Amino acid sequence: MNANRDMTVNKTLGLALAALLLHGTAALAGPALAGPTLEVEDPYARAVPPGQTNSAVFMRLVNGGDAPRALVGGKSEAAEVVELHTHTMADGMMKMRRVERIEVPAKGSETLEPGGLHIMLIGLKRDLVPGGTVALTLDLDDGSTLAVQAQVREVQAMEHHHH
Ligand SMILES: [Cu+2]
Repeated sequence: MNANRDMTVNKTLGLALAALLLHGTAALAGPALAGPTLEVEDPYARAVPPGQTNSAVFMRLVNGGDAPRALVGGKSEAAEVVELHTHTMADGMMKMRRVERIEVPAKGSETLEPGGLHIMLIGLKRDLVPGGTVALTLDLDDGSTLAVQAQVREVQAMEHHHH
């Protein structure tokens, strides 16, 4: 109960902060502003059987810069909607929920992986067959974008039942 409530409060704060940052970025934005951006390592997408409507993309995000950076959204040619997701435990079950941002600390990294943070592809426009690729454009909090080619792979389904 308390954990859920804290999560809601955090999310509200996160949204307020995101709005504030967006506003600040808009005021500062200019062609000369080219801060350090994120590097993507080993991006891959989960292969899904034909007819499946959703999939997910995973990768390692590396921030070589002196400022924290965050993913704030994205789009893909392979899906109607792209969302940033995480997994949380609720009533003993792992559940996905949407997050507004995926933070990558300065001089640090964040790993998106099955059972944790991921980029959700919602409303697939085509089959995701192993060996293929999925193109994504990821939006960062500094207003820049990252072009990513994710390899489609067989990814083991998440384990729901272990404790
Ligand atoms: Cu998800």
